[in-house]
Amino acid sequence: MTKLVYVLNGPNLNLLGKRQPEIYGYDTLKDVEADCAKLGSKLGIECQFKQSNHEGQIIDWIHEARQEAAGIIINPGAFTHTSVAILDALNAFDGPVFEVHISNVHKRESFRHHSYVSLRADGVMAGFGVEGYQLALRRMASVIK
Ligand code: CA2
Repeated sequence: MTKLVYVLNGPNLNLLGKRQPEIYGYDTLKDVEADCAKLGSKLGIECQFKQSNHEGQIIDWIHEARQEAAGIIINPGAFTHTSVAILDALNAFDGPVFEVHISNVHKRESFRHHSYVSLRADGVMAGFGVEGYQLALRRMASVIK
């Protein structure tokens, strides 16, 4: 049976592939969504792929996932480093949570080294480029089966 996984993306990730390719690469968020859909169909996972620049919207999707989704993959963007509210919402979700960062946040400015979301995440991918989403999805498939 196909399982639903929410793939949530935070602020500015709509600009992926359009600015700063030296950090984030050339793939757009649409490309990442298409890759997740393709791999998901092989793994028996339907990806509900979403992006918002608004913290409250991301929290509402996490709440929605409580009823709808078997797991959450999240790249919270800069909210990673600031949002206790997203951490609280994730703490109210029972399934597996994987955190993805396209860049290696630990190689960057010190303010990116701390993640509130990592206090809840079951696993973290950082620095694998957009392939991190695929790796997280493969891990998700193993743990929700
Ligand atoms: O490496 C990641 O995936 C990040 O979550 C990306 C966030 C950053 O604040 C985190 O520290 C690490 C920034 C997303 C902005 O994405 C852009 C993509 C292309 C052009 C401009 C911004």
